Amino acid sequence: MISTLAHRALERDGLGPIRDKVLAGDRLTDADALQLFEAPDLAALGALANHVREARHGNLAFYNRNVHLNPTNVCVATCKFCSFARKDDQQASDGYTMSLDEAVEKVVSKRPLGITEVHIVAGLHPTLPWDYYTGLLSRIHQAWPELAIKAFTAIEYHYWAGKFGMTYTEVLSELRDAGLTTIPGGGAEIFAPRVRRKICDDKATADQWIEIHRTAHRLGIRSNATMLYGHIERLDERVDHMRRLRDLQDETHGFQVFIPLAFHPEHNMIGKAFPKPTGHDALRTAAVARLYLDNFDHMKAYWVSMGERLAQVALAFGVDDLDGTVLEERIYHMAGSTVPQALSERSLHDLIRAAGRVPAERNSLYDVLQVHEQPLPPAAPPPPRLTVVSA
Ligand code: V47
Repeated sequence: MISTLAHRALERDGLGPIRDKVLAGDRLTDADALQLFEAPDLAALGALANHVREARHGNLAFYNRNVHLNPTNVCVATCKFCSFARKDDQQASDGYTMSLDEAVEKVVSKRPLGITEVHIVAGLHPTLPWDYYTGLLSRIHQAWPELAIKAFTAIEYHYWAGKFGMTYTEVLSELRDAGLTTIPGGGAEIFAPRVRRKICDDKATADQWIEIHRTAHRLGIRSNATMLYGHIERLDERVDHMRRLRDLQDETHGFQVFIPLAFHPEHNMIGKAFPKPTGHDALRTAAVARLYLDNFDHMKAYWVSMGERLAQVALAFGVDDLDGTVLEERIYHMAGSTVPQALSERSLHDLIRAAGRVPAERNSLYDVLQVHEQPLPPAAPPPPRLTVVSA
């Protein structure tokens, strides 16, 4: 029998009939999602999201072995939240553009580490030719055919379509032929025009972001979706953002994962006005997303954006994926992130196991490569130091 005290707690937690809907497998409305964002009891919200998470994925927590490549930070867009972009290649301003040889070597040199995916994001460079991008993917693909290439945001695809006079289909098909596997979720920010006008008014619109992903899905290229939260957006605008993603997913089923990204305030134009979102906000955003986005299979806590410790806790708030080893993150570190720039596979396992979950290595397409029921064997001890013995 449920006690009177427990009953009162259930009444106070603000979930009300939404809990019944979730347990019955019914779809939540936008009003439900807004109510969840405002529900006072974070633990109850988390438990409900955890119920959905465990129904889909049991006790598994996914990760991959990946490496990041940002071949240039030169960008003509002026996103107010961005700390990474530079106007030109001048070293004095920290601008850089890698040669193709340099970029390819940076990736291929990671081969001994057992990496399965490279995540590539660049800026909107004003003068690089189209064959820089096709050449980058095809050279990586030729050198390392088993490596999945998750590359370029919808913002870049839109920019190149305009600059090189190509359709979205042409841009995506040519890069797919060069070796593209999947598309990362960046550049979505918040779809609401009020927000985009204020924080990123000179890049692809929400409709264009959606259309790029729709085109990719039609071509059989799966993609991810993000939401940048914790700046000027209102809660109803977060819900609106997720509704547009849910609608497209109903149409195409091409999204693999949803990734809420916590705004990092350092070294950008709006940082002073908005501190980093709280841990409470990060957890409730993950939980609401899990409950509302009922047609998304996976929810990611990108540990670089959330911090490793909170991402670990998020594994009990609806999240089933932590991203991966990352190796050399730049975008968040230029915006003040103090987490490491990479995590070893062992550290990912430790985080996952300490949260009571079982690590499952996945590939870029979310096929499970290995479920690690048992802990990894201890690392080999370092080679003994040579001691000089005098005769
Ligand atoms: O598009 C930029 C965001 C995104 C800041 O698809 C910022 O698996 C917070 O999309 N504070 C790029 N966020 C990263 C991204 C991503 C990361 C990990 C995995 C995947 C995936 C995608 O980062 C940008 C923008 O939304 N961003 N600056 C900042 N100051």
